Formats: sequence, C-alpha cells, structure tokens
Amino acid sequence: MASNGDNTPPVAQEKVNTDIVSLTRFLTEEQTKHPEATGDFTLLCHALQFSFKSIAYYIRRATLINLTGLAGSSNTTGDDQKKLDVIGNDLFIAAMRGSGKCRILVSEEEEEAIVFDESPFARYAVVCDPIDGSSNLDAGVSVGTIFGIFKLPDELLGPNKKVEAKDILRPGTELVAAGFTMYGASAQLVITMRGGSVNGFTMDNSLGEFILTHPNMRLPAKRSIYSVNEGNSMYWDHWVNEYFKDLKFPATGKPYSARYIGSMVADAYRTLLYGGVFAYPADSKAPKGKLRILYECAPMAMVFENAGGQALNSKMERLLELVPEDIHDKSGVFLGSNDEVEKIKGFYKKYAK
Ligand code: AHM
Ligand code: MG
Repeated sequence: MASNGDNTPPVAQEKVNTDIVSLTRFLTEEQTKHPEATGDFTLLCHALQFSFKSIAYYIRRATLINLTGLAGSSNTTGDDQKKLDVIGNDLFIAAMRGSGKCRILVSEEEEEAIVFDESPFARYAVVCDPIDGSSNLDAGVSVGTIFGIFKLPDELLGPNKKVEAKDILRPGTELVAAGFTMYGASAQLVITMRGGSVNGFTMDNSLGEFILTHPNMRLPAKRSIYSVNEGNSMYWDHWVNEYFKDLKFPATGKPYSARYIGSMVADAYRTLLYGGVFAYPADSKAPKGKLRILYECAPMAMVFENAGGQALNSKMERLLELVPEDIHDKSGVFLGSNDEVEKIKGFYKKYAK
C-alpha cells in the first residue's frame, strides 16, 4: 500500500494499464500487417463489433424491458423464435447493411440469404447465428453470436452481377475470419483469421470497448471434461454410447466430469479455456445432426483448429471441409482437445459399423 507521506491513511493504488489493446486497435494493427488491405475488412469488423455490443446491451436489459419470451413465430428450422432472436437478427442485418461491405448475409433466423444489392462492390459474405442458445435466454443463461466471413471472388463484384445463396455454399476452409461472442457475466468475443491465432476480448462496459484479455488462446491438449446432451443417448449410434460410457466408467483412472450448459457458445468457450470435448452427435432422431454447418459448425471449427484442437463431424471428417448442401444444412459435431478427439477417432474405428 502506498503511504501518503503525511498522517493520512495509506490508499491502495490500482495498477493502471495505460497500453490497452482494444478490438479497434487490434484490427488496425492487423490491417497494417497486410499492405495490400483496402480497409474494407476492418470496416466490416467494426460493424460486427457494433452489432455484438448492441445485442449484449439488449440481453442485459431483457427482463427489465419485457423482452423475454416468445415472439409468436418460428424460424427456418422450426424453432420457436424468442423476442430477442428477432431483435438480435434485426440488429445484425442493419449493421451488415449499414457497413456497405457485406454483399450477402445468411442468418439462422432468415429462410433465404439476404442480398444487399445497394452495395454491389462489397467483397464480403457473412454467415451468422445472431443469438445462439436462445432457448436459455429467459433463465439468464449465457447465449452468444456465432459468425463467419467469406471473401467473394472478383467476378461477383459489380452492379450487373447476381450474388445468390449458392455462392456461399463453401467449405469452412475458405472462411477468412470467424468467431463468436458469449454474453455472460461479461461479454466475451473470440475471433480468428484464416491460418492465424485465436484471440479473446472482454467487453469493458465503462469504456464501451472489447479489450484483448486472452491473446493467442491455445486449447489444452487434454482435460477430463465432456459436454453433451446425454438425454439423447437413446438415439445415439452404438460407438457414441461406447465412447461416453468409457468416460464415465473408465477401465483405469478417474471418470470425467460432465458439464453441459445447452448453449454451444458457452460450452465451446469453456472447452476452449479448460480443454475436453463438446459434442452434438448426429443420431437416429436427427441423422444430419442439430447444429448448422455454415454458421455454427464451420466458424467454431476454425476457432478450435486455430487454437490447436480438432473439429470433426459424426463420420470423423473434418468439419471445415464440409460443403453444405443448402444454407441451413446440419452436421454432427465433435469439438475438443487434440488428444481427446484422437480418442474419439479410436472409438469410431473400433465400434462404428
Ligand atoms: P439454437 O441455434 O436454436 O439456439 O440451437 C443451437 C443450440 C446450441 O447452442 C446448443 O449446443 C444446442 O442447441 C443445445 O441443444 P439441446 O437443447 O438439444 O441440447
Ligand atoms: Mg444456434
């Protein structure tokens, strides 16, 4: 504690970091590493950032301003839409339209892709789930936004060019950036660029900025934690049941801990920090799985791979290589620590028919 030199009591002094890396600064520094950059990508990210901040703001206030509950409609995949699903979606669309840098947008909440013909020279395509895990909203459990960004080929630029949904049916290996936010005790943002590191930011509400708090996130190679909706085990394939049974009744050593929030963003964020596995396998009830390839699986897979983990579907294929058949196509998912996913592959090899 610092003494004041006179007789007044000593006052604890907070060590002030005067060299804060905000997301805005981070993006600018990234841009300067690419002399060929036009600044369009940075502007698009600023618009994304604004949508995250505004969604976080409304989620925090939801109970106070009567935004909990259903909107009275259902989305493309038949899920009931919450009022906040609709608001999150509208905020996201407005931010992308306003950026002038997004040519086409796919949202979980919209049956068709939204094409922004008012921005014919915009180079980017954005895919998103504006509020993932929304069944948890009314209980105040963490939800988040998942996003991915593709760059459109030059031949699609210009006022006479037609851009449509099929132009975005591309594998995750072609994403230029992806990430997710989690609106929890504080709002967290995780972002990665193709072939780059994974960086985590925390929203400082007083500054109104995302601050770099988790630079170069690396997934621990293993950890005895599994995250899956075990209520579906009746529908799982034999090999999936054998794998999870082994985690609970291992031949040697201690059983794993189970952690399942039911929001992919929150389960994935914990897995990224602590290690282990998050799974939503395909099963007999949902043979294609539940989670959507374009705006849930591929962005998460890019984050996990760039953090040193693995991301596979229920046939043990790399999620990033899947080409969706339509914009809302689904897949089984296994995301996790490198060694844990290797173990899963072993069970698949031994038991899958
Ligand atoms: P949503 O996009 O409609 O919110 O659904 C996706 C969510 C994921 O966040 C989560 O991992 C999963 O659905 C939970 O499903 P379940 O309730 O079947 O366990
Ligand atoms: Mg979702």
